[in-house]
Amino acid sequence: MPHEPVTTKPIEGQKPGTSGLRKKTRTIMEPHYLENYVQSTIDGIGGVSGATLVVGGDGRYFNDRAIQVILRMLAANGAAGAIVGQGGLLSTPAASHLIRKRGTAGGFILSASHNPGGIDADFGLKFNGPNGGPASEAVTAKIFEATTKISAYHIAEAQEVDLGTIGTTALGGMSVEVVDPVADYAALMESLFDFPKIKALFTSGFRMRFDAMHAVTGPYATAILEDTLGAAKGTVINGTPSPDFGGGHPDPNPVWAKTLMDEMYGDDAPDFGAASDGDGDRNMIVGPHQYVTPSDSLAILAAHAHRAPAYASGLAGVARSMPTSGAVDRVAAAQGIECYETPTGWKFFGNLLDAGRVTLCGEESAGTGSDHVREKDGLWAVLLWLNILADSGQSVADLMAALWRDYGRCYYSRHDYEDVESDRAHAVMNGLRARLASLSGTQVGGLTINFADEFAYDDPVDGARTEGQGLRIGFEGGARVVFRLSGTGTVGATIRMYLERLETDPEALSQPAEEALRPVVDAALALSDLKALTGRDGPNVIT
Ligand code: VG1
Ligand code: CO
Repeated sequence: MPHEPVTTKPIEGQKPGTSGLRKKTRTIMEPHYLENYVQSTIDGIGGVSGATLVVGGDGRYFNDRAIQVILRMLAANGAAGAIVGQGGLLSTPAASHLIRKRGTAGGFILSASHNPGGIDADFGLKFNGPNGGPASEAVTAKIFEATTKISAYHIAEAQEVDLGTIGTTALGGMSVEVVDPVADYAALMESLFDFPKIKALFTSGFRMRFDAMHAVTGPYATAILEDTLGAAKGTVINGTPSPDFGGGHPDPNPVWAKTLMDEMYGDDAPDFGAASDGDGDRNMIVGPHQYVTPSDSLAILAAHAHRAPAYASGLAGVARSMPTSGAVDRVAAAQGIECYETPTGWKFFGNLLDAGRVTLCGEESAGTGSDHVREKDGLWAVLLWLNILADSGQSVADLMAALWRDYGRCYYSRHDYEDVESDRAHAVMNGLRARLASLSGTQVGGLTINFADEFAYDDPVDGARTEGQGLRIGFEGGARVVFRLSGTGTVGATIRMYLERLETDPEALSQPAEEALRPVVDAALALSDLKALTGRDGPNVIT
């Protein structure tokens, strides 16, 4: 549509991380900032002329205004159509599904996921391709390159589009279709799981609590769990999306989902508890008095997925990110299926899913998903758990005990040192990296080091190599520590220290995780010299 290109120049630092571009909201709101990045994305993917794209976000502060800018830019760049969630809302998995279902050229998802929202908090934007998944490393590199060369962007001068009303309107030559954000996703879930069986479970008096953390899954969870599956009213708490997530971190872990944890560890705890994050792609699972680590959850889902109609014929294979525990590997080995180990971030699962090599994948950061979309999917994981609970007649505790009995227990924990000065964080990583080659065969704190390396991944489908994906040190007996720097933060650096120890002695399966992991923690701190180099006494978040 008619417009004058706006002259601009490159803005430094528009480099996408683990999951798109994440910045302080005020940074994104600076003049030209959003426009530069959106135009660079459009240029990086080779233009949008004649294309249709999905647009939606997690409802955080600036979501609505950013969508209006993106729509006007798509129109000016010659797009034929945009499909937008009503009110600008779409969970990340729902957006992935819409892209696939409607066969669009991709979509823009506005979210900083589990990071807090608000004018003084975080905002994010990512592009997903036609398969519904996060842009690959190669496409991401093209987008970044475009941000360093941009000289103009295109934006239509037009009125705001009404995103509150379902239906189709025109924005110049582009059609804008506002859709119910929940309907297609809910239908997909119903096609995967045994809804009558889950309904019968709730009718029998099974009690659940789902904490939507004031984020995007509220409307999805209420519609599916309460309105369709008959869970009691009030099962979903914090179910109305708010621009600042009620002032909290919409991060489903025992630290930030404290209300839910307190209830699940209290008297009269419900049978099942779950929470999801800002954009609805993560899940936390907790039984009465029993937190399920995401790594164990992935293993349980792999072991029992056949109980749900969509996975009744078994799994083609599974994949996990490198820092995720080896629990799922042991389940895969027992089933005789392949288990792939990928770098952190969902973009690395896309090729394996597209090629039909894996059905299920997951990360230690509370992300689990399958080939039904190309993103991790929080509510999907919760529904698969419910299907398994309903079909097996077992409790969360029964399933956990059986997993550990049959496969051994991978004690697991992640220690995050957040907001570390960037130089100091790099000093920790560089120092350890320099020593890696000499570590094998040496002893530290009574543990013998088996191997030490820096993880690199060769994509088995397209052969692309990705290096520098985390320092890992393995000990005799199956313990391991991994160090990597977060790629989703907006200030300073976050060092993540992932700790794991396999225990197969049937008498030693119910120790507190911190105790079981203490020797590994001590060895990791000694090896990295982390405390002295960062000046920090301990982690801020332990999950
Ligand atoms: C973190 C997690 C990673 C996840 C990513 C995006 O990345 O560790 O497993 O894929 O967030 O998830 P990092 O680089 O900070 O470790 V989400 O729900 O924030 O889009
Ligand atoms: Co997320």
